[in-house]
Amino acid sequence: MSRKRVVAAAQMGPIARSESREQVVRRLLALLAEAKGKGVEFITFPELALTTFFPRWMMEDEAELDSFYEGKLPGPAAAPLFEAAKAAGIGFYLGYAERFVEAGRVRRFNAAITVAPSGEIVGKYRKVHLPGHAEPQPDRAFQHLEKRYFEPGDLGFPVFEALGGRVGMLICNDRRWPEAYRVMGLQDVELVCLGYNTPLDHAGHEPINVLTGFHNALSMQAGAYQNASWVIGTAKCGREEGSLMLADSMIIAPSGEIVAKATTMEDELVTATIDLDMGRPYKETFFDFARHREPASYRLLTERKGAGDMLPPVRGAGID
Ligand code: CDV
Repeated sequence: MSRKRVVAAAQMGPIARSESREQVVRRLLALLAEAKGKGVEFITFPELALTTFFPRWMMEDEAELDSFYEGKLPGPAAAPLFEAAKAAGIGFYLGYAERFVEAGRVRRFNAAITVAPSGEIVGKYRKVHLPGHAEPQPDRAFQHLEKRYFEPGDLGFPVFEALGGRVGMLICNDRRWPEAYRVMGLQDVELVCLGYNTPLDHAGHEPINVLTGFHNALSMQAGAYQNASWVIGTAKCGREEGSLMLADSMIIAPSGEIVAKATTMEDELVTATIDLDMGRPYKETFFDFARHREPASYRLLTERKGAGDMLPPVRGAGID
């Protein structure tokens, strides 16, 4: 039976700080309606898709900070999106800021869920790689306080059944880390969905900043190819509260090729028909992990966090 699916990256232009959840959800509903007209079965919305990208500001007032987070989804504001998607028979990935209280402690995560066409939440992910800082940086035009406002995700990189295949999720900065894709590749993932907010001035070094678009494509194309999986990367982009963010939402095949890409910095639906079986020949040849991987040689990957001393030479290698 064919496993061809019509999917979309629902790119969003900027969300103003003053925009209400209801206004944002109306934009998401417009993208959903367009998707329905195009026969789309699954949509990937951006990271933190319900509000402006609030980690750019230092907030000391807890109530102000909390106003950017969601409790259990769908709350009243997001409910119309869940209902419309269910009525249209469309599944989706949605990034949001998650807040809850556990054993008297406030927990905050940069999270994403995958919702099946039935309306059921079938997958949940919490961003593992948090960029930026925990304290405001004096010389930055825009802060990036994800390390202050979120805990590192505690769910690993789960893969689950959706769309008649195996689906996993990442969030923004995760896409730059090969380990993230590989953990899902080892679960035979067939589609990785991810949303991002990528300010174009983040590195603070112009020669790096000008390569932001290249590095975005490079990391997602490598993740797709090396794990023989489709990748859908969806931006929130444009000039948001003064901060210019990358667009370039794209859909990437297991070959590493970009099959569809955004052409604007606004709300835009990018669609493609993807064959979930396309990764199979790669998984049976170059990337037959069971035949070709050598985990004993990769021990440092889980034993070390930062780069450190060189390993001692192996005795008997013929150079002693
Ligand atoms: N939201 C993000 O995780 N953004 C990061 C950087 C640029 C801060 C990213 O990797 O795109």
